[in-house]
Parts: sequence; C-alpha cells; structure tokens
Amino acid sequence: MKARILYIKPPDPFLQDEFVYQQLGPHYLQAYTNQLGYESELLVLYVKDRRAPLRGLEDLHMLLVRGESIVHEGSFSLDVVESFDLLAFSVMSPQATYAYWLSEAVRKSYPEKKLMIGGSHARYYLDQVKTLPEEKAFDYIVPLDGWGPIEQVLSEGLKSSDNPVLAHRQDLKKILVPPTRPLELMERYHYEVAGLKTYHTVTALGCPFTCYFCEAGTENIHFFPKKMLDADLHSIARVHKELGRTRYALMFFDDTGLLSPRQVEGLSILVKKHGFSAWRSFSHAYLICKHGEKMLNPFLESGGRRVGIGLETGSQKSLDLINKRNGRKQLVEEHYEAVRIANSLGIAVDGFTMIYPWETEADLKATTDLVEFIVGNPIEGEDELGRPLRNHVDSTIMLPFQGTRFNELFRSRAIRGVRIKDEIDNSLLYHKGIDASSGWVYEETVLPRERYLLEQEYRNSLRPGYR
Ligand code: B12
Ligand code: SF4
Repeated sequence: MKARILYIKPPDPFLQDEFVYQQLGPHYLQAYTNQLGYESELLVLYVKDRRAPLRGLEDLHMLLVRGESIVHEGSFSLDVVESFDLLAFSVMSPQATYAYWLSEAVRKSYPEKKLMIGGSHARYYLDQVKTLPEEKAFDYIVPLDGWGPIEQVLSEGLKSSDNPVLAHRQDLKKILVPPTRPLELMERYHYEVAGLKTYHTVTALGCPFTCYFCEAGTENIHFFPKKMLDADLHSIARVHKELGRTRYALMFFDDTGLLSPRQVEGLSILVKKHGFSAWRSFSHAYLICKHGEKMLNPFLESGGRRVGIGLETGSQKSLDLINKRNGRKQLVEEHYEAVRIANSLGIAVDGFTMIYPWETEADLKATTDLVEFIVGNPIEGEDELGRPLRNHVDSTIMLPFQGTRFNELFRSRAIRGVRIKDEIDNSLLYHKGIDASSGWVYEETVLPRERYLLEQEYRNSLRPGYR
C-alpha cells in the first residue's frame, strides 16, 4: 500500500488575519506527490480568537482539505492524523512553537507515524530542529527544497535513518506541476488588489540582492520554468472563474517580480493570456530607476496597478548598513525617484520601511520624511471600484532572523549600541503582526523601544484604508 500523506500548515496566530494568503510550500509538494500517485490531504490550522493568549493545541481550529473540498472544519482534534502515514509539516519560524506542540502530541499518541518538517524554519534554524528532544523530534528534516526529499522517503517506504537531514537543491526546470489550488480553501482567502480578489504565486526562489536583514540575501536566484508559470496562472484563473468572478487579479510575491524589461514583457504576456484584469508585483528602486518606462510599460499595459518596493529607510546611514546591492552604493534619493517614476506612469507604490535598532532621532526623521512623501505623492488613475489610486506604506521594526548577516553582526557586538537576547522564543520571530506590532528581541538598542514604537505607530497611521 502506498503511504498516505497529511500536509500540515501550522497556525499564524500573530498575524492580523490567517486567510490573506495561501502558504504555497505544501501546495507545491502536494501537486508533486499527487503526480507521483500518492494520496494526500491538507490540514490548515488556525486560531479564532487572535487576541487571547494561546495555551496549546486545544485552542486551535482546523480545516481538512481533500481535493477541491473542505471535508471537515472544527476544533482541533488529534485523531485527524489517524489515517495518514507521513505527516509533512511546512513551517516558518513563528509557527515553530505550534509545530513542536503537534509533533509532541503525535509522538505520544501515534508513535508509528513518520514526521517530516520542511520550510524556512528548517532551513534557517536547522540547529534548533536537529537538537529537539526525542519526544518532539522529526524523523525527516528538510532544510532546502522539498520535492526531491519527499519523493525519496516515499519511494524508500518511509524507512528510518540515523541522519534525519535531507538537503537537496532542486533543478527547478524539472518542476512542471503548479501548486494545488483547492477551490473551497481558496474561497477563504480574501486579499484584494485595486478592488479585485487576488491570489498570489512566485516566479522564482532566492534573490539577486543581499539585504543584511534577509535570509534570502544569501541565496542565488533560480526561476521556475515558463511552462510551469503558464500552468500556474491557468490554475489561478480557473479558481477565480469557478468562484464566479469575471474580473480578477494576480500578485507575484517574489521580491524580484519585476526584474528587467524582457522578463516583465514575458510575465505580461502570461498575465494577459489568462485574463487577469489587474496585477501587483514587487520590484526594486534601483531597477525602476535603471529601466523606468521600458520595464514598467508592459506591466501597466497588461493591468499592472501596484508595485511593492522594499524602500527600507530614508536614512543613508541605515541604507548603507543594509548593503542591499552587495557593496555597490544605493542612494536614498533613488528611493524617492523610484516612487516618482512609478506614480507618474499611473502605478501606485506599496513602500515597505523598517526601523533599525541603531537608529537615532535623525535616522527616524529621515524615514518619516520619506514615508510622508510616499503617502502624499499623487497618482493618476482609479482602481476597479472607482477609488483614486493611493500609495501605501508599511513600517515594521527590523528583526534579525537567524541566517541573516545582521544576526551575526549583533551577536558579535559589531554594531555599536545594539545587542540581541541570547535566547529568543520562536513565537516572537515576526516583524509584522496584529495591529502592525513587531516581535522584540533586543537586549539593548540606541533609542528605547517605546520611542521606536511611537514612530512606527505614526507612520502606519498615515496609511490609506485600501490598496
Ligand atoms: C509569500 C510569503 C509570505 C506570505 C505567505 C506565507 C507563506 N508561507 O507562503 C505572508 C505575507 C503571509 C508571509 C508572512 C510571513 N513571512 Co514570508 N515569505 C513569503 C515568501 C516571499 C514566499 C513564500 C513562498 O511561497 N515561497 C515558495 C515556496 C515554494 O517556497 P517555500 O515555502 O520555502 O517551500 C519550499 C521549501 O521551503 C520546502 N518546504 C516548504 N514546506 C515544506 C514542507 C515539507 C514537509 C517539506 C519536505 C519541504 C517543505 O519545499 C518547498 C519547495 O522547495 C518568502 C520568501 C521566499 N521567496 O520563499 C517569505 C518568507 C518565507 N517569509 C518570511 C517571514 C520572516 C515572514 C513573516 C514572519 C513576516 C512577518 N509578518 O513578520 C510572516 C510569517 C508568516 C507565517 N506563516 O508564519 C521569511 C521566513 C524566515 C523564517 N525563518 O521562517 C521568508 C523566507 C522571507 C525572508 N527571507 O525573510 N510570507
Ligand atoms: S529583502 Fe528582498 S531584496 Fe533584499 S535580499 Fe531579501 S528578498 Fe532580496
């Protein structure tokens, strides 16, 4: 008998809302194991009362998804795992606490089940996952891409091994099946761009830039094949249409969604082919200044309405420390210029900024000036609901995840006035949570936390009520 797989998405109780975006990792893998002929279901865990303190699994709710349908919804009950052989957890760091609760409960009540963990937590916090005590431990730990390792353990009949770590870099050219998009689950997600329901995907893994606060800064970029993206956009459009929408939107979530005129041209053709009325993507101030209309025109002409840009800061000192362009200078002035260029073409900007623990009053003021400029800059055009297009801003407090250069620099005390705690609870590892709150992991910062919170609150208060 072939093994049955339960893909598990732990809850995100610190986020404002669970049902904004699909967590794509398990959906890519599910599509792949479906193709290999293995049966699987998906367990989506969530929290109803996000403001109540979370005590354990008894506070969780669950959705069990089989094929296109939600076959069960209710309070979490451990017997949901009963008919599966492999429990495959997809975990980002803030979800780790909940994943460990669940692995412990399963180990105790169903010792015969095999437990596998993958996702960015296994990648960047590998030492922690490898040294979990026996009662919570995972049989297979997948720190890199999941397709190869899951195929391997299934084809070997879920055998045990002394070394649980299965590290494999996938040649993405061979990935031709797009992630699953179960209709009834997709109906739950309610993100909108320009007034239209929007689903997201990614065009690549990794990133060509090197921001010191980001783990992806150390990972080379590799792209999914065009054939896969074509099939992916077809599948997203199918969901929109089956849910009765005639006008619908798309978002590319990679930081490098808009990279070059040629690449944007290629994406625009696919977006048009599959009937999307609007789309949003991310790009870089540097790329927008370099390519300008040549890159943005195909975006605009195919319904591109908003571009997300990691504008990070208005302080040149902070921007230099971030090292976005791997040693090459990036000017704050280019951040202003990128917003002007996009807006003058009729594209709204979502500008992401952060507060950094070394910042002084002068640094804070420089970024607040940038944020005020962004929210005030006019854009020609309206969204699908007839509302004027408006720029959006976001202010978070930078949190140095393990695997980032800033984590190393703070630990070695290389940046004056900043020290992080030795022990950090996983559930604090987020930089944007309920009411735009940020996890606080610092022992020492240049200004007190309260000062940074005040500035964050002010910047976020400038945001328009819609995107
Ligand atoms: C889209 C996105 C989001 C979306 C959707 C969440 C999601 N998980 O899809 C939203 C906006 C909700 C989000 C939120 C956050 N995000 Co985010 N997000 C991304 C982004 C840009 C793309 C994710 C994606 O779809 N990738 C494509 C899929 C295929 O990759 P993948 O999920 O890594 O899966 C592969 C492997 O990891 C592995 N794998 C994954 N699951 C499993 C399971 C098993 C069993 C196996 C074997 C393998 C396996 O196989 C897959 C194929 O190789 C990534 C950066 C990136 N490019 O990956 C950041 C990223 C994942 N996010 C990150 C962060 C920090 C956050 C937040 C904490 C931000 C915040 N709010 O403070 C929250 C945390 C939310 C949570 N779930 O806990 C970090 C994670 C760091 C970490 N240590 O976990 C990343 C890596 C970005 C970064 N470099 O800083 N995010
Ligand atoms: S923050 Fe964005 S641009 Fe910078 S390294 Fe990470 S993914 Fe790349």
